[in-house]
Amino acid sequence: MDEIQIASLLKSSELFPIPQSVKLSYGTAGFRGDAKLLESTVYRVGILSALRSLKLGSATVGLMITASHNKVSDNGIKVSDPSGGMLSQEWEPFADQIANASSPQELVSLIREFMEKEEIMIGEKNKGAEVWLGRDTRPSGESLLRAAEIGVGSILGSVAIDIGILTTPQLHWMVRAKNKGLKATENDYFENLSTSFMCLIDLIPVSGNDKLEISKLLVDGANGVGGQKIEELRGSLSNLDLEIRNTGRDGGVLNEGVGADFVQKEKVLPLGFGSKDVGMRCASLDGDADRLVYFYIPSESSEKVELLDGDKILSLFALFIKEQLNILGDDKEGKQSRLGVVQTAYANGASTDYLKQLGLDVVFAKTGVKHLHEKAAEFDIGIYFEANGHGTILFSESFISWLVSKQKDLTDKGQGGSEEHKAVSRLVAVSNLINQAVGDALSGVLLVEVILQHMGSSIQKWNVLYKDLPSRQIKVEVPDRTAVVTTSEETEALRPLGIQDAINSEINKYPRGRAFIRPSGTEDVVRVYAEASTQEAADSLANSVAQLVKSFLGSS
Ligand code: 16G
Ligand code: MG
Repeated sequence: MDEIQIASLLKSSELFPIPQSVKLSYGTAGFRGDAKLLESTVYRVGILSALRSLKLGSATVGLMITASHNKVSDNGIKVSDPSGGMLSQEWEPFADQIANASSPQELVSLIREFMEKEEIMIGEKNKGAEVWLGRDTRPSGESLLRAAEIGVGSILGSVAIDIGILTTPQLHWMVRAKNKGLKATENDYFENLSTSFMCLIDLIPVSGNDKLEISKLLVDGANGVGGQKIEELRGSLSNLDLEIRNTGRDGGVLNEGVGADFVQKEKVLPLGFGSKDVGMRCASLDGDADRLVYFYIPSESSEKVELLDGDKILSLFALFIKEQLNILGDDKEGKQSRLGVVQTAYANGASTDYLKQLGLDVVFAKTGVKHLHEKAAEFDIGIYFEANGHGTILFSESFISWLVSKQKDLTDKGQGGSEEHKAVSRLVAVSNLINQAVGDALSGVLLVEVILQHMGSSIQKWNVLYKDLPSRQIKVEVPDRTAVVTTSEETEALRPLGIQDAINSEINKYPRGRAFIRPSGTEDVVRVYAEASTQEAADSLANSVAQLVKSFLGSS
């Protein structure tokens, strides 16, 4: 690093003094916190993203400014790698270090050390870094974006491009497309969604003279960016009747009493929905539109909604994909597709049983999209979902090539109208529709809708694929949550010693009992999850496990 570069970093970092007494961690999905305290963090992540781009041959890196489902006064920042996936976990410790560097001098020396270790060169020989910046609708987004721009710009020769207000999955999609040399604007994103959606609609089997009846879908946009974007998309779609509420334009507050996180955790109606909507199909997005859940109101007297969470969306997707693969059968060349599903310990036990009954390969990953994504990528088709509604379907490059050549072969043989050809075409269209970079509520809604139309199914019929076991989640404040260490699938606690045996003896008291504890990756708490055959039993199991956590770790 030469003198001019050092001077550039020192000068810009003087603009963003680090607030006193905040300890920042990149956590499960980027830095998050009170927006007022985040400028220095965002500026520093700007620097990191420019370095990441340089490290990867000046590939485009993405930076998203959002705090997802958190309150409107919060904000956050996360990095999209050039693949469109999350920042490589190997770089997270560096993110933590620079975010917490207490002075410009310490910051510069950390950067210098890291660049040497990673052999990152700045200079005339290389092309500069390129970073695309997106933000959600939070009012603090604009000034934080400026801080990120200054961070990127402080690495000489780098370019920061503001690509506007976007959902998180849009940013990831655009970064991925850009680096693959594909069309990568927001319009291209919309066009891709509507084209592949319409392609799937055209492939719906029409039995006799049945005319497809399309019932209305009510969408809760969480008063955030997702509601606005789905409104933009609506214009280019036919065969879908959408009514979008909570777009943020009618005075509602982002994520307040609305959105996927609220509906999934509380299992009650979001604001803007009421008894007039009984029985209607409803979908709820979170504040940055990377989560999706469905629900309906079972009866006028009901305060609770019937929730169709990420597990149920996963099950619907798995059923549809499996149906297409069955039509294809075992390929003559001996290639058998490997379809797998990935869940976390939070997946409802009834969903796991259902998926296994379908004959699927079910594997478990640690909580957090990056962990599920990694496991799903090991399959030809890997479907992953968290119960909270984060998820997508990944198709391996080699499997897509195989599908495309199969499609062509069948056409060449004059079998363009065959069932096999239709099944292959559906799978190709799904791989285009569903976001290959990260879970995306917009593409998720379109896929759910087209599958329901394909199956001629209502939300009520979809809901009874299996019945969720009652469950309960509790958070426990403890002096040090890192004292809890779990197995890689988070189903068992290895530390504190003895706690798992104690949890097991509680579990054994309840029919269909299951419980686990884990330290949160986003909050300073230990989380407890329990399920059992009745709600009372699940509540009671969760409470006893919470007591165990307190007695082993002390309460704060
Ligand atoms: C983050 C993760 C989410 C996970 C949650 C767990 C992403 C994009 N988001 O929101 O997947 O479920 O953290 O939070 O990875 P917890 O560790 O506090 O329970
Ligand atoms: Mg989110």
